This record gives sequence, structure tokens and C-alpha cells, in this order.
Amino acid sequence: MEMLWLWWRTSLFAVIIAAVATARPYRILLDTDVDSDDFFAMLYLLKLNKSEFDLQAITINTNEWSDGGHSVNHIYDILYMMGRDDVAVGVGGEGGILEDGTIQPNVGGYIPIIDQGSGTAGPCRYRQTIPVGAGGRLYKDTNFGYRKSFLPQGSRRYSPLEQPTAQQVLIKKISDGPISLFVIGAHTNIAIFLMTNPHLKKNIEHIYIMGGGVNSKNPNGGNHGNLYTCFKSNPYAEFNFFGDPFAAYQVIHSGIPVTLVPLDATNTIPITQNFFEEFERNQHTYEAQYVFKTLKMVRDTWFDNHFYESCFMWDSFMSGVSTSIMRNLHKRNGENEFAEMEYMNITVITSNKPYGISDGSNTLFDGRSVPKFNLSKNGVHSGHVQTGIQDPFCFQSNGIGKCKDGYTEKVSGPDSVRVLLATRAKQNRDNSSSLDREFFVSFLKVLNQPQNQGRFNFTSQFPYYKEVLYKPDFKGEELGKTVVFDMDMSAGDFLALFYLLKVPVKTINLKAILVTPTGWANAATIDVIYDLLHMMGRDDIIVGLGDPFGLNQSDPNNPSVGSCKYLQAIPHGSGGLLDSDTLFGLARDLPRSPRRYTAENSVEFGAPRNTDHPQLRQPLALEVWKSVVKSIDIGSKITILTNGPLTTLAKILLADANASSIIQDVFILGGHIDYTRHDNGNVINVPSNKYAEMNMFLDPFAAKVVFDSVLDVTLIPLSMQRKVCLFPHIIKKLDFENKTSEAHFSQRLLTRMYQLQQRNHRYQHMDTFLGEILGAVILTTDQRTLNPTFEAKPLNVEATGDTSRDGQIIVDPKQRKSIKVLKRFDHLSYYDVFADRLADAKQSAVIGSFNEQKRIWSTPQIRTEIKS
Ligand SMILES: *[C@@H]1O[C@H](CO)[C@@H](O)[C@H](O)[C@H]1NC(C)=O
Ligand SMILES: *[C@@H]1O[C@H](CO)[C@@H](O)[C@H](O)[C@H]1NC(C)=O
Ligand SMILES: *[C@@H]1O[C@H](CO)[C@@H](O)[C@H](O)[C@H]1NC(C)=O
Ligand SMILES: *[C@@H]1O[C@H](CO)[C@@H](O)[C@H](O)[C@H]1NC(C)=O
Ligand SMILES: *[C@@H]1O[C@H](CO)[C@@H](O)[C@H](O)[C@H]1NC(C)=O
Ligand SMILES: *[C@@H]1O[C@H](CO)[C@@H](O)[C@H](O)[C@H]1NC(C)=O
Ligand SMILES: *[C@@H]1O[C@H](CO)[C@@H](O)[C@H](O)[C@H]1NC(C)=O
Ligand SMILES: *[C@@H]1O[C@H](CO)[C@@H](O)[C@H](O)[C@H]1NC(C)=O
Ligand SMILES: [Ca+2]
Ligand SMILES: [Ca+2]
Repeated sequence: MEMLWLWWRTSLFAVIIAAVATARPYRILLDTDVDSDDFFAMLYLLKLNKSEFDLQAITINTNEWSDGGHSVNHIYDILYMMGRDDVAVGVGGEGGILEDGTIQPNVGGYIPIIDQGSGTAGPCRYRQTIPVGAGGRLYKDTNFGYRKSFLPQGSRRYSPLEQPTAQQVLIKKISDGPISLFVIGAHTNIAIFLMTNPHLKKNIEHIYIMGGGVNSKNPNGGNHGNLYTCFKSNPYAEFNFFGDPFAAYQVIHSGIPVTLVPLDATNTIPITQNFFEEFERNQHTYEAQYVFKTLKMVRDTWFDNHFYESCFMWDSFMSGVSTSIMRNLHKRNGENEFAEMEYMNITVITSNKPYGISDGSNTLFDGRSVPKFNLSKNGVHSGHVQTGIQDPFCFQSNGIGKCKDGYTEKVSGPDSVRVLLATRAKQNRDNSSSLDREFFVSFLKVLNQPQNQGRFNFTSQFPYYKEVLYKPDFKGEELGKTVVFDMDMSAGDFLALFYLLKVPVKTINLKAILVTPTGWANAATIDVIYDLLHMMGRDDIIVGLGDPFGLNQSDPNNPSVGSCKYLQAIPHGSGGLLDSDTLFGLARDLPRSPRRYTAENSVEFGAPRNTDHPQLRQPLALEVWKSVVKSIDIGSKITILTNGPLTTLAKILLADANASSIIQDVFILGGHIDYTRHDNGNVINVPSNKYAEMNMFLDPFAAKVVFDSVLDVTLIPLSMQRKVCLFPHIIKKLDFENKTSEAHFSQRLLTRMYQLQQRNHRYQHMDTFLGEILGAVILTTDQRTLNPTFEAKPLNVEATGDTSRDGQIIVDPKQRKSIKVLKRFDHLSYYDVFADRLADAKQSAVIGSFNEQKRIWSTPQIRTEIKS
């Protein structure tokens, strides 16, 4: 009897185990390029029942639509809203691929495999098809402005050298057990992982991909692909595959089962007006609100008048199709609720026929006796590889491009792979509904369901949230000379800005900031400037965003895209854009300004249509310039300090014939002159160019326009900046009691930069940023303090298009005009001058930090008075 009972109990136990095993959650890792559509996909996954689908990790692909620093914080915000701080997030990495093909650990995925060298600086062969500014990365990095206005902020954030890398996260999560990969960006991260960890492939059950286009026809023009900025050279590719065709090939051909949701299927699920309106009526959760807001801004800023026909559910549709297939795995042919499926044999084109040539376009073969990665000499990878939007190889006289890089072509034979492929979206089974696709119903249902709901948005995170603008009242005060600060947003520029804000207004009247995004940060970093101004109680200072391309760098046929000929000298990863974008991870500690970058726009300013709040539109540099000119008294003039490339100033000179007559003088931080053989410039990633300085190099044509103008120019050259680059000195000087908030923040920033410099060679050049404060100090201190002396020299800037010489400055006696050059100053007092200024209680921060703001927004109090 007892034996029988025991037997009964164990078999019941076995039955329970079996039930649990089939109902196991599917572990999912999502690799994303952080486009808007990616958030729709991500939130859809996060809303599903976690005991069915468990999103374990997100790795960020930084080849295309967004930048690393902005992306990682953006994803942290989403996960925080959704109560999912447990989801691992990986971005970047400093490893490279050696000349012999050895893939080092932690390759960052910033650069496609074919161009990946040893660092994170490099060209933009494929990425140049994506707009850098409005309509592209600027919109994605800021989520049209909603990232800061809507998403709550938790404690996770990017932090230099501490952020888990994409490869670390992939290795960890795939080692932990069976997992499915969802890939909704370019394939660099996943390909690098597969190439370096073949022994872990067995843990990857399946790879689901949004990408490619096999029998697809783009509704606008009938091309296979969707590279709308480059149909004339490549009408075949789809963006995700084009971002790194060689990587996509590696993934598709990895032997792991692949399901593709290509353009064939996504082209059949356009975001219709009916769906849009139904969504507008159904926003019952924060995440639904957030997605709708974003989608609406995508619509309102859409480049043509065919949004409802030409914007599709891409990544979100893929997340629906894939999870539905996973629920029906017992069926053999990918049967699912949302899409018709078919098996097809395809490949990914990575180079163009004829194969086996060597024409300088293909770094995997050119100039090598053994091709990189041991590729076959006359194989599919050995042809011409598209070099850019204007690659002459790709053009044909009929106007239809012939390059196929990134195309998922239907092929047969040994070099083809059988994949399961979605061919079209299924009709809504309920034919009385206004939603014509089954997936629309699911998407709205899932986003609005009460399960796994977002906890709050930014304004509801804090019960006493209030937007306050701090504007000082200078009435009755005597104001000093009008100054406009033109910065490229490197860490040193932010320190210089603190300094300028502390100089008494009776000495200088800082009226406006021009942001030049052709240097150390991208345009989205403009938000950090707003935050700093808010902290310092200077929401009155207007900020103008400059053009994202240097002179002669945008594409003549399509100015929203272009080359990165000079900008490629700046690393994407550590010590480069990743850190500049986030102010070395500290930008999130600044209080949040109600002012922020927004994609809001109006017809009046050339937008295709008005958005809801055109008054919030971000002013452009030229508009800000004009408004400063208008605001000053007749007869008075403007002083300009430039701390970055001279792009914005040159464009002002070219656009406004009166500008030079209203500019008193210009102080330019940059340029390297009077060097000797051992005194190199600082463009370290272009070794052939020994003597250029970064600000000149990044836009040599602009520098030439400014140098050749009639302006009264004073140069603060590299040799002078190098006299004031001792971190320990300046950090120590800032170490006084009762620090002002700005001194405290500056000291933290400098300390962090100094520690990074000591810890890792990617941060060797940190002291370059320290010297950037010098321009602001020289401009605003009187003769007695630093005792500066200047000499006049006839100078010429090299600007011919040759990157091994461009940006160098030559003393040229034939030059009729002379430029004042800072020759000497008391550099020992410099640190005191800076520290004393920041210590001064006058013109100090109005609100010290985000933490202080959180305290105010969490406690009931009347706090309307404004310090000044
Ligand atoms: C989630 O799935 C589990 C296991 O299938 C089930 O027990 C639970 O009720 C589901 N939760 C919801 C909210 O549907
Ligand atoms: C946050 O959510 C609340 C409540 O749904 C809403 O009223 C508010 O507008 C949202 N905040 C933003 C910035 O959209
Ligand atoms: C390349 O191929 C050669 C000859 O087949 C082989 O000896 C060598 O190990 C291979 N190298 C790599 C990196 O696979
Ligand atoms: C399709 O690809 C598979 C490999 O995935 C191959 O075995 C098969 O022969 C191919 N079929 C055709 C018709 O080429
Ligand atoms: C909708 O479907 C029902 C049942 O399949 C069918 O009887 C009806 O004619 C359909 N209506 C339309 C408008 O297609
Ligand atoms: C660069 O642009 C300027 C102004 O747009 C033009 O005058 C000049 O010819 C261009 N130079 C080159 C090398 O394209
Ligand atoms: C330049 O100045 C003249 C004279 O003050 C004025 O008439 C003209 O409109 C100005 N041009 C621009 C572009 O501002
Ligand atoms: C710092 O502040 C405290 C409290 O406000 C004050 O007692 C102290 O004297 C201050 N110290 C200095 C050096 O100003
Ligand atoms: Ca994507
Ligand atoms: Ca700078």
C-alpha cells in the first residue's frame, strides 16, 4: 500500500515536471539599433507574460540609427519605467580586429566588420546613408525630445569602463542556457559573437531577424530595398542588412535556424490611418502613451506626404510574428497568427561581381596574400564592395544603381541557406474591424493590457513635479560686452561654459550658445547644455544648433546625409563620442531643464507640416545668430569664442554678409603652430597628419573661410593649451570647503577624466580637454592676472581635401592678413583663476543637481522664489 502511494506520488511529480518544462519561459536576447520602431518591439516583448517570454538582455548595435551613449541611457530609462532593471544591457567595447584577422575580445560593434581595425574610430562606408541630423540620428538619440520629457529616470546609467559590453552580455546570457536571438538592427554584434564563440552556438535555439527583402517591392519606386537615401547606387538592400552585409552573411550562414521577417512582409503592414486613429483612442498605459507619442511625431515629421502608405510596422511586427511562431513550435512550418510563411533559399550579397578583383574597395582582400579570415580568393566576398553613397562603381547610365551589397537574394546551390521567411501580413480575422491586419489588434491589446504595466512616466514619477524656468533679472545692472560661445560639447567645453557663466555679467554678457556638432559630440548632446544652463539659472541664454556636416561634407544630391571624412578621426567608444555624449557618464546628475531638444517644427521654418507644439522648436545656429544681432544696441558689437571646429562660424560668414562688420573679435581655441619635429598635433587617429590640431582638422574648409575673412582673430594654439593640462593641479585647487555646486560638479568631472587617463590607454588624451578652458579664461581675465602676450603672424590653414595635411597651419608671409596668436601667459596662476571663479558664491547654481530636484519634486513645499 505504502509502495503504491509512493509510486503514485512520484509519477504525479513527473507529470508536474513535464508540464513545467513545456511551459518554460523562452529566454530572449534582443539586439537593437535603437530606432523608434525598436522601442515598439521592445515594449511589446516586455508586456508579454514573463513566464512565457523572458527578455533577458538587450545588446545595442551602434552602426546605424543611433549613438552609443544616448542609446544606453535611453534603454535604461525604458526598462526602469517597466520595472525591469534586471534586464542586462550591453553596449560598445574597445576590442578590435587585427590585420591578420584575429578578432580581439569585446569588439564594440561601432564599425562594420569589413572596416573594423584596432580602435573605435573609423569610416562610415555604410552608415553615411543615414541622416546624421534631423530625420536620422538626432531624432533617434533624443527620441524626438520624448526621452527626457516622458521617460522616468532610475539609477542605472552609462559609466565609463564599467558599462557591460555587448560581447560580455552575449557571452554571459548565451552561456547560461538555451536562448533565442531577436535581431532588429545591423548584425555586427551577433556576427562577431558567432565568429569568436563557435562553441556556444549550440545554445542559440533560433535567430529571428527583421531585415532583408527578397521579392519585396518598395511601394515608393518599386526598388527591392529601402535605402531611400541611396537608391541611385543601391536599390536592393534593406537598412539593417546594409549596415554590415558581411556580418549579416555570417549570421544567416551560421548553421543556426533562422527566421526572417523581411520587407516582403513588412511592406504589407503599413501604418494605416485607421490603425493610427484606433491607437490614438486606446492609450491606457504609460507605454501605450509613450509609443503613441513617438509614432505621432514620426508621422508629423515624416519627410513626404505618404506616411500612411510608406511607414510600416518593421521591428514590432517581427516581435509579434516571432513570439507567435514560438507559441506554435509544435507546428512545422512557422505557422503563426500574424504572417504567411514560406521556406526559401537565400544568401546575403556582400560584394559585387566580378569576384576576385582588387580595386581598393575591399579591405578583406586588397593588398593581402592571404585574405582576411581565410576567405576564398575568388569567392562571394571577393568582389567590389560599395564604398559609399557616391560610389561611381554603383552608378549606371539608366539612373538605377547596380550595387547589391546587403541584398538578400534568392539563390540555390551550396552557398544558399534555407530560411523560414515571412511573405505577407495576415488579414484581421474579424473583417468588421477597421484594423485590417491581425497584428494591429494584438499590438494594441498587448500594449494596453494591465499586466506588466509601466510604473510611471517622468511627470508622474514625482508627485510635486513642476517645470520652472530660471531667468535672472539684470534690470538696472550694467552689462559687459556681448559674447557668443560656440562649442562642440567636449568635456572641456562644458567646463569652459561653467567658467563663462561665473564671470560677472558686468564684464561679459553671455547671450547665446552656438552648438557645433561636427566635433566631439553629436547634436543630441545639446540637451546637456540646456541642463547645465538650467542648473546655473540661465534659462535665458538662447542655444542654436549648427549644421551636422562640415563644409563640403554633405552629399550634393541629398544634404541630410554625407561623409565623415574628417569626423572619422574621433573614436565612437571610450574616450570618444560615447563619453562626450554622456559627459563621461555624469550628464544624468545635472538637473533636468524644461528646455530640451525637440523635433517640434512648423511650416514657417520649412517643415513638411506643423507639429503640435511648434513653439518648442529647436532654433538653429543661424537663427540664434540673427536674433543676437537684432538684440544688441546700434553701434555695439559681438565677441565670439569658438571652442570647436569652425563650421558654424564659417557658415554664418557665408550666409550673412553683414556678420563681419558686427563681430568685434573672435577668439579661437585651436590650431597648432610653430611646432618642431617632436611637437606633434593631436589628431592621433590620422597618423599621417602629424601636425594638425583637432578643431582645425575637423573642418579645414571652415577654418580657411574664417582665417581668410576680415575678422579680428586671436588664436589660442595647442602649445599654449598644453601648458595648462595638469589634472592634479586643477583638481586640488577645486578642493576647498563649501564648494559651489558647479565647483563640485567640475571637480567630479575632472577627477573622473584623470582616473580614466591613468587606468586605460583609450583615455590618454584626456588632458586635451583640460586645455580647452583656456580660451574662456584668456577672453575674460584682465591683463594683470595672467599677463598674456600676443604676436601677430600671417597664417594660412591647409584645406585641400588631403587628410594628411588638412588642418595644419603654416606661417605664410604672402598672406596679407595677420592673426594674433597667444604667445605666453602666466600659466601657474591659471589654475587659481579658474578655481577662484568657480568658488565664488556669486552667479552660482540655482539648483545643484538632479538629486536636489528629485527631493523638491517629492516633497510638498512652496518654492517659487528664484535665487540669482
Ligand atoms: C502567465 O503564464 C503562466 C504560465 O503559463 C500562467 O500561470 C499565468 O497565469 C500567466 N499570467 C497571465 C497574467 O496571463
Ligand atoms: C504622464 O502621464 C500622465 C498621466 O497619464 C499624463 O497626464 C502626462 O501628460 C504624461 N506626461 C507626459 C510628459 O506626457
Ligand atoms: C587559414 O587556412 C590555412 C590553410 O588552410 C590554415 O593553415 C590556417 O590555420 C587558417 N587560418 C585561420 C585563421 O583560420
Ligand atoms: C537550400 O539550402 C540548403 C542548406 O540550407 C541546401 O542543403 C539545399 O540544397 C538548398 N536547396 C536548393 C534548392 O538550393
Ligand atoms: C466577413 O466574414 C463573414 C464570415 O466569414 C462573411 O460572411 C462576410 O461576408 C464577410 N464580410 C465582408 C464585408 O467581407
Ligand atoms: C568647398 O565649399 C566651398 C564653399 O561651399 C567651395 O567654394 C569650395 O570650392 C569647396 N571646395 C572643395 C574642395 O570642394
Ligand atoms: C546688412 O546691412 C544692411 C545695412 O544695414 C541692411 O540693409 C541689410 O539688410 C543687411 N543684410 C542682412 C543679410 O542682414
Ligand atoms: C562652510 O559652511 C558652514 C555652514 O554653512 C560654515 O559654518 C563654515 O564656516 C563654512 N566654511 C567656510 C570655510 O566657509
Ligand atoms: Ca531597428
Ligand atoms: Ca571643444
